[in-house]
Amino acid sequence: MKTINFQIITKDFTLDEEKEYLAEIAAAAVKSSADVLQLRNKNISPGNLYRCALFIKKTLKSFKKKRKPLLIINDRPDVAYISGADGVHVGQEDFPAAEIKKIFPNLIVGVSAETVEQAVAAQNDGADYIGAGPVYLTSSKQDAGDLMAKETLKKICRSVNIPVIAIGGITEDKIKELAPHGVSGAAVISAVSRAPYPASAALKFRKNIDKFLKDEVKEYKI
Ligand code: TZP
Ligand code: MG
Repeated sequence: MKTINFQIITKDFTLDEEKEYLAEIAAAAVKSSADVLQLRNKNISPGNLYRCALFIKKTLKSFKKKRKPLLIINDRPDVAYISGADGVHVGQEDFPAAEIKKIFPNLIVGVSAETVEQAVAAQNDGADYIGAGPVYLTSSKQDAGDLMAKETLKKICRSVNIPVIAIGGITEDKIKELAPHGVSGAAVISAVSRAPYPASAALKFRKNIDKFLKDEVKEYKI
């Protein structure tokens, strides 16, 4: 049984900063017991994404801690499979979850949804979790679309029985506000990946997720 409540997502790093940056984020993910580290970089080639995935895997392995974050690759099921990652996260314009599951049945598949219809369709397609947002203003995704109404977030959480992970502009103090809507967790870029001290930022998230989302946690069966 694995949980996916706290997801740390990488920012668009450059190839020059890649090793130092990824090592720091991987360490933050391990130290804070993040459930997922999602490798997301819109500016690098699939080959480089693959190399970065291998680097993260090696770095995660170097930590003695028993409980390690799952590695999920943004956009690319092929990179996820070839690198031996645990899963892939796709949006509405990426490959459909059902097709990914057919070819790569062992990959965890997360799907971004902005509406109830998209969330229900993703669940029917075999998605393992929903990324719902943007729930707050974000500067990390240019095409993030309109803010999701809290009513929509609530409806999505009621309409599916897979975990709903909120995303977009989430800071540690927002976890408490999100809790009543029924979300299982939060996924963050800026608040951890652009923080001066990612590990301490991530620890604060973990604390608040454990404190405020405790009753909402849905476990992902792997
Ligand atoms: N999808 C919806 S909002 C978003 C993504 C990938 C960006 C989240 O980044 P941040 O910095 O936590 O707002
Ligand atoms: Mg995508």
